[in-house]
Amino acid sequence: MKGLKNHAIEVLNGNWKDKIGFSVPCANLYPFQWFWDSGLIAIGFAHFDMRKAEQEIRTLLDTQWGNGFIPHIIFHTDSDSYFPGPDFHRSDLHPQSSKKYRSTGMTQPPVTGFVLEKMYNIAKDKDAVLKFIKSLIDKVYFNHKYFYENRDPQNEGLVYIYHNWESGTDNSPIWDDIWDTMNPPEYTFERRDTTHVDASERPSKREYDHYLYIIDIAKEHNYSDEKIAELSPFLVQDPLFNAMLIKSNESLINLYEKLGDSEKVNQLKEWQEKSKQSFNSKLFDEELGAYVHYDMRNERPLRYLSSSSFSPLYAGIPSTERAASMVQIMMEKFGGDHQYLCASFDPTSERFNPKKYWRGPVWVNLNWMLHNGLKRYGYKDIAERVKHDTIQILEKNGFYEYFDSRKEMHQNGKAGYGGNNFSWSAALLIDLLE
Ligand code: 2M8
Repeated sequence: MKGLKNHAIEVLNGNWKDKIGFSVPCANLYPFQWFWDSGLIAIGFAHFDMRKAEQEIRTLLDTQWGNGFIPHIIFHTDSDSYFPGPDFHRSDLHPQSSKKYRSTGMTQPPVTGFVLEKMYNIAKDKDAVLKFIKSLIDKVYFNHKYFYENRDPQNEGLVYIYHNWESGTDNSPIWDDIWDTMNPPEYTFERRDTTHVDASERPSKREYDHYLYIIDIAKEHNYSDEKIAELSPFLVQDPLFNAMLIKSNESLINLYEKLGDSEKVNQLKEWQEKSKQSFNSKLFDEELGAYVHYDMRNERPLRYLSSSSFSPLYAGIPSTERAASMVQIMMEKFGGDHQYLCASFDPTSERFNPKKYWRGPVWVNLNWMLHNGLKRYGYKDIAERVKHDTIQILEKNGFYEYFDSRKEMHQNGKAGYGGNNFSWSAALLIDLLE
């Protein structure tokens, strides 16, 4: 196990860019800073190099816009190994975008709150880390305020995402139902991802047409949240995204209590209560026994099981009864002896594809959340199984981006897909081993 941990440390140090102070998720394939990657990477660094962990978060939060928004990709350097780059995204169209950094005009799951609390819990020198947290926690609070004030048009306590890239689960089969309602033009562009990774493991050209078209609509309206809520063909309340916000609210409450800021604590508690209530009344699917996405544009639930369906465990959202039903469904459909936990999409669905990115493979970040969520609800053995499965797939294949969920595929060590030496796979392995 020591060998695996040392290898993980090497991967993280290899992806660290000291001059600016951030990590790339993966050389060549993802040559910039990504929002939720950065947060999860900081958790790994916190175990062996707190300076880098702090710098990672400092750099991320420095990119915040005047309205509290934090972008999903920050283009710190020029690179032609990634498409679409800053000239396509044009974040400068938004009147409050950062003058210092070029970025996208979309965001990603808000992990920063719970990352700060994790860093505090990991730290040996608590006073030093609390000082660091104090210096920038208000930026995270401001980010949550942005979400509640700009991404919740019906005032439900649930925030929307307007693009599949905001979800983090880019080409999930769940989005197929939304693509069916759209007919974007055929764009002409040069893909770069498929020069680094086998095309069969990545989204299709037609899927990319949809991705670009939604951005074009947002750009036409200078990334106005209001206009996006009114016009974007993609407008979804995502259980994973909202669970990350709720988990981060919880952490901010804990941290502000330590810092003695009762005003912020009260506001966060108010948001939190409303969010949890709506989450449970709107996103739980009784028949499926777990949480699902809600398509606001077409006013319908998207009734599919995915690893996102179980992520609310991590944020303490379900009642113990609901948690029991979720665990039962998870074990029945995703957890048979021939499977590694946890496939990213329902293995019993005809849309399941165990090799293709977010259409089925196992991802270490979701496994890490599920492990912690299962522990939180007292499912010790299943939490251990998730941990054990994660360690085994990393040991057999290396620090890939995603992995085949079928055990039989791991016999020759070629069941790791996407990018290799992938940062969050390494970072969260380090945390799982602690
Ligand atoms: C993947 O997404 C990017 C776009 O954001 C891409 O495919 O080009 C996703 O897995 C996302 O969740 C992740 O943050 C990003 C970088 O690792 O890669």
